[in-house]
Amino acid sequence: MDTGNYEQTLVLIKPDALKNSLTGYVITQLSEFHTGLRFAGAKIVNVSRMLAEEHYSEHRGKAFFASLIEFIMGYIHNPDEPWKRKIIALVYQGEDAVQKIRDIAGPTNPNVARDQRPGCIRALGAIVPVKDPEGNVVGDRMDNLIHASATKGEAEREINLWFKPNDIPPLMRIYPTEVSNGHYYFKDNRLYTSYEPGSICLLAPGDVVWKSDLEALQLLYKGSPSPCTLEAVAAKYLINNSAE
Ligand code: 3AN
Repeated sequence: MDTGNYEQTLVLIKPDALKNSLTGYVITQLSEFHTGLRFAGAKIVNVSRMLAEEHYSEHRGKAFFASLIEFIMGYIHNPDEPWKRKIIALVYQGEDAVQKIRDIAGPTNPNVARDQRPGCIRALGAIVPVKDPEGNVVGDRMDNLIHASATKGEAEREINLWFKPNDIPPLMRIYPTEVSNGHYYFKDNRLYTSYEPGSICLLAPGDVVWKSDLEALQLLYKGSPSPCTLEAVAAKYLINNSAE
């Protein structure tokens, strides 16, 4: 399909926005009336560590990585109420969707957002000091309310990470899909093609799957190099799978 400027982009309404009842505000800001963009997918996600680490894989090893993962998993805003740990994942579609949403989201750092783009969504965010167990400040955390894909390529990677094809109505899918002709099971970070006690079935024959995921699973099963990790494929099939 030639999608031209017709793009999709991923938005995550993060735990700080949910905690502050800003969901309605964010969705209004991003509405078709303001942006010309439309919904293609929506889901409530209790974010697993595997999904969080895959989503933010470019930040692995950085000083703020651990607190970023805790933040997106909801531990920071709901430490004692695990049932409240969730985010809202949305796919928006339309012309220049990536840039339009980035513009309304604003700069990553909420202080910069307030200075440079008053009125943008992240201008309502906060910079929070991160402390070590002794109470010393060791860095900053940016509670910036929403995630928005940075580029068209990132949008594809992220939408394929958070959404299965069947989470998006068929006429709204823009990334290639295939039908699985085999079983794939996941257990202890390993892949199997027949059932292992305790494993989770990722794919069964007839399931509609992102083409890139099926190709990755076929390569990983053969032990060949794959463009993405097993965790990057498995994370979406494990979404909301256990009350972890
Ligand atoms: P954006 O979300 O604007 O695309 P990224 O991808 O560079 O920005 O960063 C992802 C997230 O990582 C940010 N939303 C922010 O929460 C966190 N982050 C990025 N850089 C820093 C930093 N220097 N210190 C603390 N947190 C950061």
